[in-house]
Amino acid sequence: MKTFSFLVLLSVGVFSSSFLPQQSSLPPLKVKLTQVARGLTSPVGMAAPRDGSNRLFVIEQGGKIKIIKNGTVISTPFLTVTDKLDGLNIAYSEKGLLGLAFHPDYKTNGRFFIYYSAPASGKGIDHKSVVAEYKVSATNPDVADTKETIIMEIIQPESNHNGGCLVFGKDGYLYIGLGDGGGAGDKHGTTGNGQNLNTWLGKILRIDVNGKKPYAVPADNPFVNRSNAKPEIYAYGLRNPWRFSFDRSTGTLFCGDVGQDEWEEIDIVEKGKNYGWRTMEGTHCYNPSTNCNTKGLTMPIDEYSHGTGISICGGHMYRGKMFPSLNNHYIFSDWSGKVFYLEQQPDKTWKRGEVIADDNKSNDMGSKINSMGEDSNGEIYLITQKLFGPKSPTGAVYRIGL
Ligand SMILES: [Ca+2]
Repeated sequence: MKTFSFLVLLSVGVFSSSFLPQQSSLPPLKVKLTQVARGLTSPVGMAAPRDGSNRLFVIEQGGKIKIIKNGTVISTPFLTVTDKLDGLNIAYSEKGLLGLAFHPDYKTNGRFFIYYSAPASGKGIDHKSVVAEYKVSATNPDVADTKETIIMEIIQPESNHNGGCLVFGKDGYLYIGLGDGGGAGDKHGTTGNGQNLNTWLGKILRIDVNGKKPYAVPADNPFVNRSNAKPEIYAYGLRNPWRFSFDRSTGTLFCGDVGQDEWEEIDIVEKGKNYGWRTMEGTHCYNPSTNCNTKGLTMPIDEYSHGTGISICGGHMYRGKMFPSLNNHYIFSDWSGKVFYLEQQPDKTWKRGEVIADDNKSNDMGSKINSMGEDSNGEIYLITQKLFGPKSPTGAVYRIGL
C-alpha cells in the first residue's frame, strides 16, 4: 500500500554507492498465478488460522473480514468493524482495517487480533490506531463475536504510514508493526519518530497477550530496563513496515520497509536492532543527506530504487508443500504490480530476481499489489486491487505456483 510518495515519483534521488547491498542478478522466476477469489473490496491483507479448516481470511480496508472457503468468498463477513473506523478518503487512504492475526492456539481458544484506524481528536492528532482482541462465535466458525477487548491504542499524528501488520512469533508473542507517524521525511520531534525510543511509532513492538490483561511486556524485550524507552519495542528505525512475516522453518523475521522517495528495502529484523530510518533510506543517507552517522545501524538485505518499483510489500519465505522447487525463495512484491524473489547465497548475502507470470490470461498484473499472504500450509498469495480507493470492489487473491 502506498505512502503518498507516488505523488512525488518524479523526484530524482541521488544515488550513492557506499553501502549498496548485493545487486539484483538472479534470472526471472516464471510462476503460474491461480485466482482464488475476486470481487473483494480493497483487500489489504490475509491471514489463515492453523485449525485444519484451510480457510483464508481476507482483510477488507473498509472494515470487513471475509472468508474464502472451498474456493468461494462467504458473503456474510466473519467480522465487521466498519462503524469503528475513522473516515476513509474514497480516492486513497492508508487508514482502515489493516491487520489480522490468529492466536497460535486459535483452534482451541478462538482468539484473534485486529488492527484498525479509529477516530481521535486533539492538537496534532489525526486519528488513533487500535489493536483489539476478538473471539470466534461459539455457534458458527465462520462468524466472530462482536465483543471487543482493546489491547493498545496508538495516537497517530498524520493520516498515513500506519503499518498495521500483526503476526505471532514462534515465541507466542504478538508482533505489531507501526509506521513513523506519517507526513513525509519523519518530521515529528527533533530526531523523527523512527529513532525516538520514547514512542511506539516507527517500530516493531512485541507484547505478550497470554497472561496479564490487556497485555504484558516480555521480560527479555530489549528496552525494558532503559529509561525514556517504550518497553514494548522489539526493533526500531522503521518508516512504514508494510508486511512482515516469520520464516516458519527458521523463525527469521523478514520485513518490507516502505521508502520515502527513492529506496525500498527488505530487512531481517532482530531484537533490539536499529534499521536506520530517518538517518538512512535503504543504504543511503537521508537526514542528514550526506555523512550521516551509520554506527549501530542495521542495513537491509536488499533494496531497490524507484526506477524499479514504487512501494514495497514484504512477503513470505516459501515453505509450502505444493511447489518444492520454490523452497528457500523469499517472495515479495511492490505496489506497482511487480513480484520479486530473494535467495541467500553461500556467502550469506541475498540476491534478487523478478517473479513473472507465465500465463498472461491467468494473471491480473494490471492490478496493484496491496499485500501478500500465506495459508496454513505455507502456500503464498498476492492480494491485488485493480482500481484505487478503499471502496473499490476490484480486489482479487492469487496463489503463486509453478
Ligand atoms: Ca532501513
